[in-house]
Amino acid sequence: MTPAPEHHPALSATDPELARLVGAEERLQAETLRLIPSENYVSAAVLEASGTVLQNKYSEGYPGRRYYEGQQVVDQVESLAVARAKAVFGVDHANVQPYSGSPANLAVYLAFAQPGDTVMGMALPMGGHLTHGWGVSATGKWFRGVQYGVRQDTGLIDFDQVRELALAERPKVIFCGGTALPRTIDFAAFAEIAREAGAVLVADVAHIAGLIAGGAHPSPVPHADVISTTTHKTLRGPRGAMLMCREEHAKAVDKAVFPGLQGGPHNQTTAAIAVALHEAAQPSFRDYAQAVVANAKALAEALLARGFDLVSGGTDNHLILMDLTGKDVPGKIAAKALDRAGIVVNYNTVPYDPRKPFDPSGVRIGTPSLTSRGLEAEHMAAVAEWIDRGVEAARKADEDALAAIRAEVVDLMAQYPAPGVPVA
Ligand code: DSN
Repeated sequence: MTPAPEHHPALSATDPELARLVGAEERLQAETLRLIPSENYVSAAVLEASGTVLQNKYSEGYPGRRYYEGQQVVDQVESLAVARAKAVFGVDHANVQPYSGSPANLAVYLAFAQPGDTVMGMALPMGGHLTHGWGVSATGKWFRGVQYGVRQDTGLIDFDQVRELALAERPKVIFCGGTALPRTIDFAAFAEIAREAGAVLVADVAHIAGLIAGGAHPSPVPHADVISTTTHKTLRGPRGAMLMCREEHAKAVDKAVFPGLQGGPHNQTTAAIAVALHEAAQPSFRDYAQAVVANAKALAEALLARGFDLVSGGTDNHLILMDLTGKDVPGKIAAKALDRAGIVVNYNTVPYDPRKPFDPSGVRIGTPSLTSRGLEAEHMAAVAEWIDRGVEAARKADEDALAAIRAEVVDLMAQYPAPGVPVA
């Protein structure tokens, strides 16, 4: 599909091939039911800010202390983003320069550990993140990563294991948070263990930052030494990241980001982060965060009623992890079939998964994107029905059934325009 030229006039004139691809992506994002819990739709204002002439400027350093001249405006942009981050999250210090979540976490290691030191985080197959010391990541190669998990019987974080491991291994840094955790993170429990073990506690809240900003998840601020987050998930900002901390750690964090790890910040992203934080400070964002959780809970209930096995038995946040073992369909087969049905999910390992990570038993879903389009709890029965029919169609390799679901999905999505996505 070619986008209407008025949406991207310069791009269409200069590079019609690329313009066609942008149009195709716009159509995909408009037509499909996007359930990947780490994705969202940014507002038109965030989108505009990230495509500005701020792109053209080099700004190594920090406001008032740059290695390049001509920072009269960029300094104000970055200071505004920092001030808004501090206000929204109630923190002493914020660094808005990390390019994304992995570089942000690398900067944390650089600030608080030496190569070869022991670091601790949740194992990736249990719901952690690669950068929490997992072996294939630089963080597991350059540091000695020790990993905790969830209990097999409850699917909840095993705090006995966390404490035993922390006291036995004395890690320099403990990460809490992850990518497939459907339940509230008990930051206070982690902080107590980190204190006992003499470790720096890092709360990686990338998935739930928007819920924290909107009061729909407890804040790590009173408990964590450092808070790491991406800005593009529930926070609904551009692809970027932030590190926040108490004043005592501010210098170490700033030095680690620049000059420790990165060069010039992406000023167009900083501007878009500032806009997203402005949006997150509005009362309507609190409504959004509450609605994300209400939708996820309603969807979990509807899936449970249809016989789906959910890790931990449900959700407290924006995310649901389905174990499809009982449905007799591997996660990857189900995810690919659902994609053909217009329902975009990702296949995912479940805790204690007997299958391999590239062909696991689970599918991970979430409600940030559909909530941004205005879908409400009352729609979740239909969403669960589509997922149920899609998984059954995957099992039977029934392409007609998938096509029928896709037509219904496209129909509903047309009634709920996606923020920032031009209608063709
Ligand atoms: N890749 C992100 C996610 O999907 O959860 C985490 O970095």
